[in-house]
Amino acid sequence: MRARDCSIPLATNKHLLRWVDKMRELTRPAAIHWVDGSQEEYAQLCDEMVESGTFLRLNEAAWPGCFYARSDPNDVARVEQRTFICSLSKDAAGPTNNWVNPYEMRTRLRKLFAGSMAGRTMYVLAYCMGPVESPTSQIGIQLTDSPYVVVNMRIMTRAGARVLHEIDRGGKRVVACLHSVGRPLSPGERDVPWPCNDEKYIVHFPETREIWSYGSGYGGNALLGKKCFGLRIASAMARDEGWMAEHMLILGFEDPHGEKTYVAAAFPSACGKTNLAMLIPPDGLKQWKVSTVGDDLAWIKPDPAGRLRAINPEAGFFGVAPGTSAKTNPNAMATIARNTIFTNVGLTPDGGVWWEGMTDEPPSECLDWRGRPWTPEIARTSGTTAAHPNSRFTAPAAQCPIIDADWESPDGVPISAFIFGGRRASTVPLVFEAFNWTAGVYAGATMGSETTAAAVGEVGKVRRDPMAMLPFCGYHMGDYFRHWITMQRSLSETPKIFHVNWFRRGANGGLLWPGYRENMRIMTWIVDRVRDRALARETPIGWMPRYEDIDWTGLPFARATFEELQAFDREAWKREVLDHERLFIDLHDRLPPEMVYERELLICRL
Ligand code: TSX
Ligand code: MN
Repeated sequence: MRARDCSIPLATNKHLLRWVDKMRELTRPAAIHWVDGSQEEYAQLCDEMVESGTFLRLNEAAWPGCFYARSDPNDVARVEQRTFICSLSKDAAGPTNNWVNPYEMRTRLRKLFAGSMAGRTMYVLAYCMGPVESPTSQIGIQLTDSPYVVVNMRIMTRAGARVLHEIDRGGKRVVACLHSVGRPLSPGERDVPWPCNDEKYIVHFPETREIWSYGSGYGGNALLGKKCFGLRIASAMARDEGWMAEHMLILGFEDPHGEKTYVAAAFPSACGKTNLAMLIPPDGLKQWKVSTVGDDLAWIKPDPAGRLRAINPEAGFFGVAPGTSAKTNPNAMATIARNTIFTNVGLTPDGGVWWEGMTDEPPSECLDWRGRPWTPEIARTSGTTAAHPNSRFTAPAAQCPIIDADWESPDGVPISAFIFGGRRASTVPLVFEAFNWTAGVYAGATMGSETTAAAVGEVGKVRRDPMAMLPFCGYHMGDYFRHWITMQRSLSETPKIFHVNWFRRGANGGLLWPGYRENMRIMTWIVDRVRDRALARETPIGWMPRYEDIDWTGLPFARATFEELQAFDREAWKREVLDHERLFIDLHDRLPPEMVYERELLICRL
């Protein structure tokens, strides 16, 4: 079979062809490659990256179809200070986003992108966020000079010719995404394994639905379907069109009678969101089945009957590797066992991967994420880790052993409950149910996590991260709360809203809750509340299960410990509401009155 000529456009849409041509003139690539999305093309791009040194092929017997990449040491994470929301008015972006006037930003970007792809191939990558046939799905087209981005996007989204055909057919507005690693090659210049630029710009134009990303090859900055489109641009679209783009996992529960209930949950980082998304029930609750719809994004829309239905706009998992193990998340380990791209983890001498927490025993030697020799001894003396703390796997969602039967349903799955969570050593109980929708929105708006040693700043200080959307909302956070409040009006059935905290500590400083699989006991209480078959008692912050309301089958758990976990600490909550006020002051001019009144009601109950 003759190889396809990749420079021949795979689309006929005039606007698309004109835009690609304009961007070619601006960025001056040496070649153009229209991505068809085929397995053959994927394999060839991976081969080319093995050839160029960007990729290493892992041991085929142990890690079939898997590749290994090391990034530039300065290109390992999202760059929030370099992330911009360029709406016409600064006020529309709000105080929690970086803003630059869109005309000024365009001038800056045109200078940066001029000739930025010289000596490289510009890939034309059409992708769909969500199942191609779903009315909730959206289409983007990313021009990129990074083959690493192309192969990762092929796992994370539905990409290629079928999406270009969808664009030709018309009907859906296309989000234009331009991406360059910002390292042009002069004639004959040798490339580096991970090209990037010290100057980075991650720019969103919510009004014209455009994304411009410059200088980084790293996931959150470069795989533009995820945070940039999936949350920042989509949140602005959702506000305008009456739906919700949320930073949530979606999880299905089948009860012992075979009835299915779906929930969506938002957590700040480092709370184990992917672990919860792939939950395995403990032995005592084996009659229940859990299934995964998504681990990061949820696009949620009221159906004609007024029920919320959610799709996972992604097709893969881009997960943090460290901490993932056969103990903490066996389903994730099975998911990443083949056809997976590993970035910035350790490389073992037998061509395998390793990261902190993957096994109890570290390998006796390996190469670390920077390619330097690493041993447990070196780790002890220098404190270096084999894997970067933000090292990642990119794996197809279809490989997850518990992927939900309806995970690609065009209609999405019905959402019966929202769960918010945080990492809180004190004050916040294991679980409570909000009194109603508005009180639940308040719980989500004020959620937060205590800073751990891993993050910069003071340890143990609560950092508020409303709905886990603080870095991801494409508009004013006050307007976002208002949108949440308003959504209830288009619903015939209001989902219940819960708050959980797996991380409460006792008087002696120890963790009170075993977490992980045992969280299933809390999830079944939540499902049973949704189904009106579980009891609770009223407290000033919401409805809480008593010891006898939880199914403890197979877990000898002390009543006293549960009571400590669920204790309502009035003095601590008085301090808590004062801290809520600090968040609200910053958003004051656009804060919906409901949030102010909910806080007042809470104060009255205290
Ligand atoms: O993911 C976590 N979950 C959710 C699981 C479905 N983690 C890891 C968080 C970092 C990403 C947790 N850590 C959870 C949890 O529920 N709970 C904890 C805290 C914890 C840590 C260790 C133990 C118990 C709780 N016990 C032992 O290690 C023996
Ligand atoms: Mn996320």
